[in-house]
Amino acid sequence: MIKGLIFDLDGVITDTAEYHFLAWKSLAEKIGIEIDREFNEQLKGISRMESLDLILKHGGKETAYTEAEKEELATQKNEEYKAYIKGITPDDLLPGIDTLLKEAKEKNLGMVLASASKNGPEIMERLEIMDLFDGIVDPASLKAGKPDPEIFIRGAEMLNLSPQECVGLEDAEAGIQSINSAHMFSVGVGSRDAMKEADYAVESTADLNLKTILEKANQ
Ligand code: B16
Ligand code: MG
Repeated sequence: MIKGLIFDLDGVITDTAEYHFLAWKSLAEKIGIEIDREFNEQLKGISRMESLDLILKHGGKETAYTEAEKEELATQKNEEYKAYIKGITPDDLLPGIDTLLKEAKEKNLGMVLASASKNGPEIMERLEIMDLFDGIVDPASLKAGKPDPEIFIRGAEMLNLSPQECVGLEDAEAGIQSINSAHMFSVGVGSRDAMKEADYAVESTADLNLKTILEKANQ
């Protein structure tokens, strides 16, 4: 019996990917690396430092910086990203999410955020949905990020539920792998190809329907 929902943030609740892209693009340009939107797809769902490593590799500069210099580059990117997210309002909830969250709350389902983003708490406050949630898994406290199952297992633990009593919602392939490895029912948002490993997938958040999700997951 499903009693909890564990949500990814970027790509499921709101679309911060464009802000991540603009901030990474400007940082990459400063160090002579070009990135485009197609390349940016690879950065979805992975941590800040893993994103920087991929960008440096893309530009053939993977050995050009010390760890301390990389920290500084990641901080510069985050400063620009934080300026973008200051403009987030409840209007930035993805289609259908407001209804889904409210219906889940009415049904007394537990809800936890399992995002790789260290900016998750600020974004949730700006979207004005924090009171609907029972907690946020702190990504800084994890031993391993997605696709490791740890973040979704920790989400279930926050609700005092087993993974089998929860549904995980994700838009990234690494995130679906994380949910599946946690032995949790996975709901994917995205193209059929990208979401082929999800237990149930829809193309857009507008197609997420709580009744359908619960029926599928409780089967
Ligand atoms: P931050 P999610 C992820 O969010 C983003 O998809 C990914 O592009 C970003 O690098 C990561 O958060 C870390 O974000 O720099 O804010 O800590 O999809 O896991 O909600
Ligand atoms: Mg995501």
